[in-house]
Amino acid sequence: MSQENTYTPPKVWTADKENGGKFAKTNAPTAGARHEQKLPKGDAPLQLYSLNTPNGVKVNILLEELADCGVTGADYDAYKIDIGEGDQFGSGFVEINPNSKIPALVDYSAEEPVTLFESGAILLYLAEKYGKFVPTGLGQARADCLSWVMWQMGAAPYLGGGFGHFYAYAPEPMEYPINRFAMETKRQLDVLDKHLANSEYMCGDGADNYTIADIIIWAWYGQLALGKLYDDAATFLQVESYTHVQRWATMIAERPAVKRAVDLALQPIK
Ligand SMILES: N[C@@H](CCC(=O)N[C@@H](CS)C(=O)NCC(=O)O)C(=O)O
Repeated sequence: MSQENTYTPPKVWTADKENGGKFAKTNAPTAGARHEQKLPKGDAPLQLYSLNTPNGVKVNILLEELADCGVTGADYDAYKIDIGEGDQFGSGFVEINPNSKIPALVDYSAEEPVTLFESGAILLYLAEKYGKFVPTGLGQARADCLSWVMWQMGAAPYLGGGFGHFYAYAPEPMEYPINRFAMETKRQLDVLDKHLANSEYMCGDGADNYTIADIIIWAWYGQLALGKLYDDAATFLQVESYTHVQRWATMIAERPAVKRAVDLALQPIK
């Protein structure tokens, strides 16, 4: 059935007005730096420029888990990139991430500074560098871990950019996109629930099999299941019905590193 107030797209799209959504002030169809910016740099080998959103929290968790493992050389300074204020479009941040999205990281302990963006790339780089939370070798264990990490990177935009945007940030509720993305989000939760019915962690049983796959998926789907994302979304999506996801999400939320990571103190950049 067609909806009232239908919109007929023009032949050529132009940015002729703000879209009215929560991030309308910063959204634009162009990339690149919008203002000069010198990012601060501390003394630690790793410099993180981020925010405690699900994508940012992923990196916080891994860094805090590495600290709890007693790994040396993984100290970091963490700075707040306020995406509501447009810090992601400053020249200093864009030099590290041309895509202008948190999180971004610089590793100064390498021979030449190594810059990274995309949370999946950052997690894999850190896990491999410190030899923790990712299986090595070419066997099934590593294959599973990489598959689930990539699953999350492909799946979460339907949850965040799709469901979350239309449910919580759009200027008014719109039935078609909310239905479309609620359905896909619930399908994804069911993928996880069926998998976690037979697996304590994403890639096997026992705490030794806690990997970056758990970390990256928990930041979105674990927090969603625990009612931490998008106001009433937990009720709307009936997240309590995914009992295996609930068990896993609660188990990970209780880890000391995760507790610290979700509310990590971030230093101001100016
Ligand atoms: N695929 C990216 C997504 C990063 C992302 O979307 N970050 C959001 C915050 S959660 C952001 O920086 N948004 C700012 C903007 O779009 O201007 C990743 O996983 O790192």
